[in-house]
Amino acid sequence: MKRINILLISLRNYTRLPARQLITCDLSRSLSHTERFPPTYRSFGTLSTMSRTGGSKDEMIEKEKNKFLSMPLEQKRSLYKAPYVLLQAVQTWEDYFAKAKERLRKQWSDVTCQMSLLKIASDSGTPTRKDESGKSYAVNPELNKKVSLWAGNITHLEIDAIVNAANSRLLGGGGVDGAIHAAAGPALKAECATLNGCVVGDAKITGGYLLPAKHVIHTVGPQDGNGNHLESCYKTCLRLLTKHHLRSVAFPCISTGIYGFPPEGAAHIALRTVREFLEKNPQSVDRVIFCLFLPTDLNIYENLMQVYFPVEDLKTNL
Ligand code: AR6
Repeated sequence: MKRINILLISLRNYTRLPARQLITCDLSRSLSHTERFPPTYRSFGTLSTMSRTGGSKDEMIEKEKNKFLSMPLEQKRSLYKAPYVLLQAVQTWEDYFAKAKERLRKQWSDVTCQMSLLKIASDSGTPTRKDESGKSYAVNPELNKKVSLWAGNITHLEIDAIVNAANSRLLGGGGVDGAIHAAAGPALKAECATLNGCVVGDAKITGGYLLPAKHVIHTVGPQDGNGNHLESCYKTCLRLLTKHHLRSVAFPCISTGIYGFPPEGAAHIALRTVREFLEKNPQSVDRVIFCLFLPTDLNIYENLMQVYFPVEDLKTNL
């Protein structure tokens, strides 16, 4: 009983919930929660008692970050809060297309889809699909193996890095930011607090802590629909990825939620920036995953993939 009381008090300190709410918690869940957040994590949660364990706050954060980065995978997996998804389980765009090509060809041949999303040009005699600026992209089988459309929760991906659509304070928020901080645990916020925020269009990297992903790249999207700033988010995230020798990354649809960027325009920018980065740096990354949480975003990306990552020549399928 004494142990249970200690657990409840500890949990109350961590969650700052009233005791009555905690008592209604399932105890087996409380126990595993306490195991996941040992005393050092509770001090991360309050950000006030860091020095108690000795060493500076920064040293303690660095130590915790490295603990998770060097932890044996099986041990780390036992701490995850949700199911995890391996990179191998995320189909490449090439495989995705092969499995869904009948449906996709039908979807793509839909007149409305072609008129609203794509510019079909046949001025040279060969029909091509062009992006918003009139550029067309060649079929490139190597690049089609490096990108993926994946519908799901980004916090489940066990890959090198996931991107967070954060705000400039980098201290958590709603949407995907909230989901990432909830799954990573309070140590993520403690590390973020040392970064002095982040300006729009820039990105900063942290550890992933209790997330299946090793790292989180936090970027701040525009709130005013500025496409250059959104492009800069994708570019700086990709630059950080390669700077840290990371090989796989997943992007949410930055700025298209609470920040209100029109999803179709944002998808053009995301796909074009990634295509151009991969063309210039084909060996630097193994996989870029577009994580699509909403069915409407999946539909937009499926349609635009034929422009930025074409799998077959249009002339054979028009
Ligand atoms: N996994 C993948 N994608 C998700 C998830 C998830 N778990 N949850 C939401 N999305 P938003 P923003 C998608 O609003 O527009 C926060 O408060 C969502 O459907 O998270 O850049 C920050 O602190 C949408 O497609 O980010 C900032 O204050 C996409 O993620 C502000 O929101 C982005 O939606 C940033 O706004």
